[in-house]
Formats: sequence, structure tokens, C-alpha cells
Amino acid sequence: MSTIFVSVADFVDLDRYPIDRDCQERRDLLTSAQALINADGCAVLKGFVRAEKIAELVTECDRVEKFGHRNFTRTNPYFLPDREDLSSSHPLRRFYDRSNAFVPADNLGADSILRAIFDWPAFSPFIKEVLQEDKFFPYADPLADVVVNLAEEGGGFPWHFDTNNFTVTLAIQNAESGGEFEFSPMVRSLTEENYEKVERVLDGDKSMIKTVILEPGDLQIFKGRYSLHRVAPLRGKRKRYVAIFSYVSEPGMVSSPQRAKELYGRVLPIHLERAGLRADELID
Ligand SMILES: O=C(O)CCC(=O)C(=O)O
Ligand SMILES: [Fe+2]
Repeated sequence: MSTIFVSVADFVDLDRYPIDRDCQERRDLLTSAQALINADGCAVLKGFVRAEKIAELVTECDRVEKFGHRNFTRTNPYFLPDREDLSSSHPLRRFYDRSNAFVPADNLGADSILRAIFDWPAFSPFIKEVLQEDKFFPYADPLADVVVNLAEEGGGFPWHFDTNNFTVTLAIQNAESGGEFEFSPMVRSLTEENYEKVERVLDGDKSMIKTVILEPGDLQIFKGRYSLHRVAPLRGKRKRYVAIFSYVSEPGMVSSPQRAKELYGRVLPIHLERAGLRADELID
């Protein structure tokens, strides 16, 4: 579904990030991004989209934001039900408001800059190499492969662990204040939940928290399954826009019908046709 209207080279800063060429700069870039992923699970490519082109991305988001499907939930960091048998300070009992909206991908249109970046042949191989994932495919969901996430005053994304292995986001517009990305690197592991440490992070122990300020044009590659993280509450009238690019471990995967309905407000024939074919790991 690529487009003939948008030239990605006009948007991505290829002088700084020559990811479309096999050259020493690309190899160096990859080595440093991989080191960041291996250390902290978080690599940020500052100014991935050129500063002078951000306004066009904002225009694209302004054009589609009316199609955003709003979600209000109260959730603990694990997206799991309450556990009344545990003490009230236990991480499983910490519930936070979450409010945001996703613009389903099929609203972006053929002249979408975000779609062109996602479909650009140099993009996903580079992300795959940064993440060092063997099984890595663009999400095949027509509602969810490239979404605009919008959040307003009071919104944000409270403390959580991702259910998917990694998230690739492009910052487009920040709220007037707030919205810092905070994370506690590798606070849990595959074998150890480390609830006491999680509790300290939830209580605001700054020694366990790293803060990343993402500015428009920054691309973030983040492994959030083991690192507790949040987007700090937003303040001011301006909406926060972030694009989310999604990848999965099997080709052809789409959301479950339930998940599509909940996050995007609609179910398409492809969700019903492929229901049950996917691993039940949530990717969005
Ligand atoms: O909006 C962001 O910057 C990241 C949100 C996040 O943590 C997620 O989508 O899991
Ligand atoms: Fe997350």
C-alpha cells in the first residue's frame, strides 16, 4: 500500500541516519543503537524526522484526529484484574486511570507520510537489526499497523509493562507540559516479578527511574516487557501526538476481533477470518 506521493527522503534525516545505504555510518549507528537496547532496552534516534518537516506531520495528525477511538480504563501495571487477597500496596492492586485515543490506520490515506515511513523498504530491516529480533514482520492489521495515538490534558499512559516485546514510536507533537517518558530499566525478568522493586518505582523512588524527553521527530525503539514505564500526565491545551509502528513475530498477524473493537472501535472481515490463527500474545 505504498504511496507515490511522499518521498521519505524528504522527511527522514538521511544525512544523520543513512539507514538506506550499506556504509560505515549505518554500521556505527546500528552498533550504538544495539548497545542502548542491550543496556537499557531503549534507543532514541533524536531528530529522525527533520525539524523543518514536523509541521507536515502535525497537519497529518490534525487531519485524522477526529477519527480517534477513545478509550478510558482503570488498569494496574499488568492489565490484570484486582487481587483482593494481596496487601493494598501490592503492584497488582495499584490501579490508575488511562485515557487516550487511537486513530485507526485506515484513516491515514494514500498520501500519508507516516504510512510512507512504515512502508519504506529501509525502515523495518533497520529496526529489526537494532532489536536483534529473528522473527520480525510488519503487523498486517489494516487498522493497527501505523496508528496515531492522541492524548490530552490529564491523559498519558500510567505505569505498566508492555504485553508486546517492543514498541516503535515517533514523537510528533508534545503537550504543553508533562508527557515525559519515565522507565525503570529491567526491573523484572522472565523469571522474577520483583514486586518490591516495582512497588518502589510506583511510590516514586527516583533512584530507580530514568527520564527521557522525546521531542517531535525523535524515533524511540523500546523494549517494555521487563521495564516498568509510563508517560507522565499531560498538561495544557495542546494534544500529544505519537505515531506507533507495529511489528509482530509471525507474518500475516492481525488483532483479535475483541481487541480491534476495543482499541479501534471496529472489526473488519480480516479480523474474523484470521481469528484463532494468531498466538494469543497481545501485540497492542
Ligand atoms: O506513548 C508513548 O510514548 C508510549 C506508550 C506506551 O508505553 C505503549 O504504547 O505501550
Ligand atoms: Fe508501553
